[in-house]
Amino acid sequence: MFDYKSVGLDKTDLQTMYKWMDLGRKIDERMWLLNRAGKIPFVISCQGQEAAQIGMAYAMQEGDISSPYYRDLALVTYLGMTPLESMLAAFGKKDDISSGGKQMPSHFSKREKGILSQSSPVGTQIIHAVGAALSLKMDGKSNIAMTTVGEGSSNQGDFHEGLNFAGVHKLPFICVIENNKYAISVPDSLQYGAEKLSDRAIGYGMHGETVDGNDPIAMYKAMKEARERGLNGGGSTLIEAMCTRLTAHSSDDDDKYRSKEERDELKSLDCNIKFKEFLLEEGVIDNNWLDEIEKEHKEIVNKATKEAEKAPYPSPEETYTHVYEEGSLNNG
Ligand SMILES: Cc1ncc(C[n+]2csc(CCOP(=O)(O)OP(=O)(O)O)c2C)c(N)n1
Ligand SMILES: [Mg+2]
Repeated sequence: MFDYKSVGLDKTDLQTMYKWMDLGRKIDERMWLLNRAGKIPFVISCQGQEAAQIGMAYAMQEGDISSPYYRDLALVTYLGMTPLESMLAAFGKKDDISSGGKQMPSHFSKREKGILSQSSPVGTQIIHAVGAALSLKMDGKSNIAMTTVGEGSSNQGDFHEGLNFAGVHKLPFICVIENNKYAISVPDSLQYGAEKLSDRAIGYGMHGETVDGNDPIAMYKAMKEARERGLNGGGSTLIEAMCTRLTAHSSDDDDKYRSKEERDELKSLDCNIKFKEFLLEEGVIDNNWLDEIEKEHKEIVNKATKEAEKAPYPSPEETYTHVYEEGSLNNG
């Protein structure tokens, strides 16, 4: 792990980071159980990407805008979506704040926390974040807009258009590629020919770097520097976070396209376990502390699950609301 003191973090910061990584993981694991029990329709996991997500989130400040993608459960939980809100969305319930139970799960949003709503075509969130960065700059705000995207989706046209525009206008914009080396079943070797995706940054006139996404401290450092660069007129940043997708792409696929050896190796790449071991070795936490966190998070997740399960579904009359502009069909 990166030297935490050299980036201004102390032991309490590291404990806080681990707590959020663990909470993200625990909500995610519960969602899989609920899916396998036939209670929620779909799960797409953050598992293996929590270190990258909490590392970057820890460097963000009130008023920053985020345009996340579907794997960012740990990130949006840190930014202010509550476990109950995520569960309501997973169950497709009426009180889901992102869409009243109408969007697919994991299309996170929360207006008062600056989390922009997402669309299902991958990559579209990049353009939204660039627009938000432009508005922040025009308004003279001391905030950045950031987005996250999978490495597969970084090959969409939206990536090029968004980053090019951000580079031209030197926007306070940060794009983080969460490179988990797969786009569903397609391995990175069939997705792009470059050695490092961060090398693309030079073509957009921005800073680029590849970071160990299993190290939340290194991620924090990269994000903090990117934020300062954006606010001090240094322009945008492209961060490539190397991480691992510990689960199948989603609850709907079977990842037999990865070899058995590769799947067996996954456990040793678990960022939460690695960070926990580091904190134990450093004496930042001990087993009693871990037991407390385990208990606390179990209670939080149980409560959110129970409340979301009891909550009502949207009524059938809601089917067409927020789909077309009210009245537009009648107006021809
Ligand atoms: C424009 C578009 N094409 C295809 C899809 C279907 N799709 C959903 S997720 C996904 C894989 C994306 O892989 P990556 O960007 O690496 O993200 P990861 O899921 O690995 O985090 C695909 C092809 C989509 N939603 N939108
Ligand atoms: Mg991927």
